Amino acid sequence: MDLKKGDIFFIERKTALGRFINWAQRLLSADGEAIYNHSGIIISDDGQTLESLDTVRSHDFVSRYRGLNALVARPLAPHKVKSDAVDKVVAVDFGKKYPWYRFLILVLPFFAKYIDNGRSVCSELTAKYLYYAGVRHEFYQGTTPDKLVDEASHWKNYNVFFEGVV
Ligand SMILES: [Ca+2]
Repeated sequence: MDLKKGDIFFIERKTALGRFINWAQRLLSADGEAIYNHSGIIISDDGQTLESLDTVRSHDFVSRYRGLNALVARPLAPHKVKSDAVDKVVAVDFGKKYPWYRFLILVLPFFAKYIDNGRSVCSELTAKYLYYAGVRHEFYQGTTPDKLVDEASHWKNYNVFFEGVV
């Protein structure tokens, strides 16, 4: 897979937690569909990720997600802008602990607008990067993976260049 620094990815996790997230996402989704329940950012051309797990950390995309269903999109912004945005989100968020209480946002997204101590769930982290990269609005609190997938699929400033099994 031809991954580039600044790409964003979405993963379908079929764990009990993943299925619960998708149930909640489907209720919230404008199109009634939700497949992907995890997301992150590609931070190097050799496919290293930045993702919010128990902490915000990095993995090799292909070896971590081999065999899982994924969607990968490239924001249509200048390389330098995306590269700077990646560096900024890495500098700000790397190593932060996962904000479990914010998990509520998946069921009660409006709560998220009032609770923010600077930590982000996976899709908020991705949305924050997209804001830095200039392809998305600033308000990233409460953003779900499915919302970003719907945007990447329908908005003009993304190229979805991979969808299938890693
Ligand atoms: Ca959807």
